[in-house]
Order: sequence, then C-alpha cells, then structure tokens
Amino acid sequence: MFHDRAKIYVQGGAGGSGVVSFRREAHVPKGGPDGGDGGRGGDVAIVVDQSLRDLASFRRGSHFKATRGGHGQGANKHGATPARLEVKVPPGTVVVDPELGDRWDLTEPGQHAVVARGGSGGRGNRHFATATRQTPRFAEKGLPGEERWLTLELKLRADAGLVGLPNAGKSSLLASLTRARPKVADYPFTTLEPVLGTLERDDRQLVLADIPGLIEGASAGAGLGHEFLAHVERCRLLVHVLDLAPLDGSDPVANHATVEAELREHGHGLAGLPRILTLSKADLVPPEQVEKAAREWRERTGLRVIATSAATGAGIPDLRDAIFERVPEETADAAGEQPATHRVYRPGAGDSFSVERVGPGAFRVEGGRIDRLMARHDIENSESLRYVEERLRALGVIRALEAAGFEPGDDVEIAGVVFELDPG
Ligand SMILES: Nc1nc2c(ncn2[C@@H]2O[C@H](COP(=O)(O)OP(=O)(O)OP(=O)(O)O)[C@@H](O)[C@H]2O)c(=O)[nH]1
Ligand SMILES: [Mg+2]
Repeated sequence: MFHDRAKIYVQGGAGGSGVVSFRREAHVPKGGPDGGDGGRGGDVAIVVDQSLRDLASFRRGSHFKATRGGHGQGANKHGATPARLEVKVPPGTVVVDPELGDRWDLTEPGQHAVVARGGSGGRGNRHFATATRQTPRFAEKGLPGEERWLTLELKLRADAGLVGLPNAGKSSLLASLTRARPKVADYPFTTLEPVLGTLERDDRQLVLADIPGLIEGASAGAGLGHEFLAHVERCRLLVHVLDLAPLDGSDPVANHATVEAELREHGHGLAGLPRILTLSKADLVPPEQVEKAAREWRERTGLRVIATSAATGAGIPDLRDAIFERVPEETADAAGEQPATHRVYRPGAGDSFSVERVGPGAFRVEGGRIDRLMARHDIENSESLRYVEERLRALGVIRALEAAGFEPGDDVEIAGVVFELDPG
C-alpha cells in the first residue's frame, strides 16, 4: 500500500527554568545574585529526505516532541539548548495546519520548515536585582513549546504524467522511456500505485509518472486512478495514452472521452494542462491504419499525436522529444521556491488584556502577555508574587482592576490561578 497521508502531533521542547543562586566566594560573605537563565526548548522541524518514498513511517509513530531546554545554573551558567528534532518526509510533502491554515510545500531535498518552536527559557534571579531588591529569591520558569496537529500529504512531483484507461499500455511506455521497471501485464489494474521514472537528456532531466488506470466514475473505486490524480496536479504536461486496438473491442473515441471526463471531474486545473496524445500498441494494427488514425486524432483534437509501440520501439524517440519540448523549462522562481513563511504562533499571543468582575470581590484578567507572566512565576513564592504585582502595575492591569471596582485583598483569577492580590 502506498501511504500518501498522515496526521502528526508536534511539540517544541519547554524552555528550561532560570535559577536562584548567589555568588559564593571565600572571603565574600554575601555575594550578589548569579542564577543563570534556562535554555530555549528544542524546535521541531520537518525536513525533506530524498531517500524516502512515501509516508509509511508515520504509521508507527505520530507524536514528535523535542527535548526541553536545560535549566540555568549558578555562576551565571546558561541552560543548554538542545538540537532540533527533525521529522523526515519525502520530497513532495505538503504540510498543513488545518486550524491555523499554515501550509508548507516541501519539494526540494534538504528543504525544511520549523513547525513547532521550543519555549523560551526563564531568566535567572540576577535579572531581578534592583536597588531595592538586591537579593532576589525568585527566577522565571521556562515557557512551554508550541504544539499542534499537522496533516501531511504527499503529492508526487512529476513533470509529466501518463494517463489513460487500464491496460492502455502506460507502464510499458514508462519502461520504454525510462529505466523504471513497473509491472506490465495483460489485465487491467496492474499498476496500483504511481511509479516514477526519469527521462534523461544531456542537458535536462524530467520525471515521468505512470498513473494507475482511470475508469469512469473511478472516484467510487477506492484506491485506484482517481485518487492518484491528486498526485498529478503538479505535472506540467499530460501524456494521454490511448490503446489503438483495445482487447475488449471498445471504441477508442469513447475511451478517450471517458478519460478526459475524469480529468475534468477531478478539477484542480488538470483539464487545462497541455497534452500529448499517444496512440499505443501501434504494432498490433496495420501501418496504413495507424497513419489514418493519427491523422483523424490530430484533426479531432488539434493535439500533437504520436503513434508508439513499446513492443517494437516505434515512435518512442518521437514521444521522448515531444515530452522534452512540451514541458516548459522551469522558471528560476519556481525552481528556487521556498516554503511558505512561518507564521509565528504563540499560544495566547498579544499584549492586550481584559478585566472582568466575576463576583463580589472577585475578578478575572485575560490576555496573552498576562498569561505568560503567570506561567513564568511561582506565586507561592512571596518575592515572585511581589514581582508579578509590580509587572501588573506596570502593564496597567492594576489600574484597570481598580476602574472595575477592585480593592486590595480581592481575589483575582489569571490563567486559571486564583490568588489574593494586595499590591503595595
Ligand atoms: N503488442 C503490444 N502490446 C503492448 C504494448 N504496450 C503494452 N502492451 C501490452 O498491453 C498490456 C497492458 O500493458 P501495461 O503497460 O501493463 O498497461 P497499463 O496501461 O500500465 O495498464 P494498468 O496498469 O492496468 O492501467 C500488457 O500485456 C502489455 O504487454 C505494445 O506497444 N504492443
Ligand atoms: Mg500499468
């Protein structure tokens, strides 16, 4: 089975905590604060690995959590920042955050996207020393890392795609044109997953995809052609393979229409892609008939029409040349495509806050910055609490509370923590 979808959970490492420490030296009885800062938590990055073919590895595990940052230490020692956690995906993986709408198109080997940043580390106590607080006995805690669910979808990156009914001879053509060796057999639905091959010329390489056969209403027959059309969306050329002498005696004109209708039905611009029409298995039909058919198809469709035989090799070089000719050269822009810019996502980001009276002598404050302040400090520690009060005053929260009727000693709830606020 070809795994082209996965859902993963990513979480950046928490930041390490800052530490409370005081200098200790022989002959120096009371040293100043020297507690180091915590390190940033590790990031989670999704990285393109060329050796991977599909997303099967995500069946075994779907949770990726980066390592937390080291805690600070005395003597102003910073906590360590761990290496980022790399999640490897094959080229052509599209990563989407369905909730926020972020999207990264990972197409080139080595390309990467940071999808969950580690939390920042807390500051050590030396940062909180002031003229009036020379021996701060508190430090900040590290913040949690970003976390989210992401969907991964693999879209094969082929320049040209072979499309047609089952048994039309698509895999045989791929084998004639490239070094790929897809399975070929005289029954329909031999190819059950897309196969890629590389067309080589001195100055250029193109990736050609053999797509499982399409049938009318294929969307109902799970796992076959229609589903794989999603992979062809990035193709810049389609080679429609039409059997000149179908085994089942069906009419090539109707067969052609069926496949074109499926392409239209799938949408996503497939119907508008440039086409080459290949009349396959030409060796099974007398040459005059091949000539006549080619002429008729040219008139009927206005397309470039090439009769081919995978059995004798007739028309194969022409088809190869036509593919090189019709696939537009990649523009510099498209080749150097970078992943979409990372929208920095911080839970509850923003500086604004709201104050609300929730009962007699009880208030609730909400706001990203205020929440982070609470996350950083342990208000059981009276010095920490005093610092939090200072910050609340500086941020205008105390004033807003007073405007809402707050009096010293009332209860205040911030980020789920209720405490008695008695700002001095
Ligand atoms: N005589 C002759 N037979 C061919 C030629 N091309 C393909 N065939 C035969 O046609 C049958 C189908 O060929 P495939 O290449 O497997 O066809 P396909 O379009 O990939 O079929 P699915 O994967 O089932 O969609 C096989 O028995 C091939 O040997 C050709 O040029 N000449
Ligand atoms: Mg096939």
